[in-house]
Amino acid sequence: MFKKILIANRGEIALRVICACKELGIRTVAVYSEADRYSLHVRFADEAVCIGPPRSSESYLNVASIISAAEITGAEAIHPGYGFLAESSYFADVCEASNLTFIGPKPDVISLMGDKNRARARMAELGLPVLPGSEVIPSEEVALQEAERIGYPVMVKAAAGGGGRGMRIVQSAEELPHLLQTARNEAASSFGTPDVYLEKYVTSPRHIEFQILGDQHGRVVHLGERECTIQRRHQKLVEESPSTQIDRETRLRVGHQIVQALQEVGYTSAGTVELLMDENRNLCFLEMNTRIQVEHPVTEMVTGLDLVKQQILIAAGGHVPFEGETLGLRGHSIECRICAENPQTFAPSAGKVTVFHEPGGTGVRVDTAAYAESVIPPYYDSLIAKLIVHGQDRKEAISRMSRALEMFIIEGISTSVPVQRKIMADPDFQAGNFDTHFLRRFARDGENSS
Ligand code: MV4
Repeated sequence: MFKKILIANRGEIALRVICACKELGIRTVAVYSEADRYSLHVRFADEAVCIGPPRSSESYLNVASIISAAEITGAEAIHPGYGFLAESSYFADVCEASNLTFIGPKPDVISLMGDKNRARARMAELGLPVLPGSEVIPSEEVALQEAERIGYPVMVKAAAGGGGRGMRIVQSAEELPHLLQTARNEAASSFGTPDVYLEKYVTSPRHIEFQILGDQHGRVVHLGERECTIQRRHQKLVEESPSTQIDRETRLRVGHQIVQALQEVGYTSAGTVELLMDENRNLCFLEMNTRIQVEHPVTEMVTGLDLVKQQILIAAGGHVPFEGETLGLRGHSIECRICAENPQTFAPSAGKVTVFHEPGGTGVRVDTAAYAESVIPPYYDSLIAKLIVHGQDRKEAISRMSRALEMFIIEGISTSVPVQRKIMADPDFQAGNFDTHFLRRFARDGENSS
């Protein structure tokens, strides 16, 4: 087992990794930017190294500084968390070349799944259903032909994309040339390549994802699904497990297909397969994320597993400790992502948290790096806490979340808590009746979130 791990991240996920390391008896090294000197990950790690100025590009994305910090402190492995360098095959490569274990999948698997078009083709070849779509689009002419073949509406997606950036919905041939160009521009500036492809657009889908674990001995298991449909501007606000839309039979069948495919790919570590469920409840592969995700706690609550510990054990050569089919799921879990945001513009709202009181009690978990008097810097994402509940069933989980939201006091900055209280009180949410457009009805001033 590793004696010392460096955590190449900040905020709640850096703390989450520190918790797992402490329980495994592994020493930890935090890295931090000048804006994070007083952050809890710095305080709770055994050692901490300042790696640069506040801007991510000069600190948490600075590969040379992070590798140096690992070498100076004698860390043997690096946990990347999510975001930043978590899905960089380049970073994973540099770690291996520097004799550091990257806690995640192998660089070639990260690279396969990072190319959304290649990933889709490979998964289709391995028997997973995918939506009708095109190869990378070489010209406007081909785009028009391909869109005609697929049938409108289609979606233009960035080949190197994910998470909703560089995506455009196209309703007709007239709109295509313009939207193709804007998607290309956004793809180029966000992901460094203007490559895009087309996919049949599903108008009112649900977004369901399967959690996977694979070890280095060829075993892959799935840990059931998460429902992540409640989003605003591609920012997930509520996640839950299990999904009301997936019955036992479907979970077994789809889970088995995914496991078979990822065994072929040689998938190791934790990963998530994103699926889209259409109006007829058909599930299609969308993309795979090769990292631990923000919403992993809902899976932990219903499986009783510690996914970050599993990542570390697998990276050290351990076995996934059970057969997938035998894993029982218990009860129901919901997570609310509490974001620091301006309630009018939804822009991230930075500043000082003056009062911070987190809820507790039976079945309540809070993952956060915030505390009273802590400062939310403007340089990073707006997530300040994850409120997770577990209940015997969905009804109990919802009422537990409602009371926990009531008992969460955060002053000094505005947060997403009011909208999450509204969601929990909504009869359609309570009935499991929603799609990706659910939050449009909460829009105050004609918000045109797509
Ligand atoms: C789609 C889609 C409909 N059709 N692809 C959004 C995040 C990214 N990982 C994939 N996403 C989607 N891809 C096809 N072919 C719908 C979404 C989607 C979505 C789209 C608009 C508004 C909210 C959304 C929430 C979840 C998924």
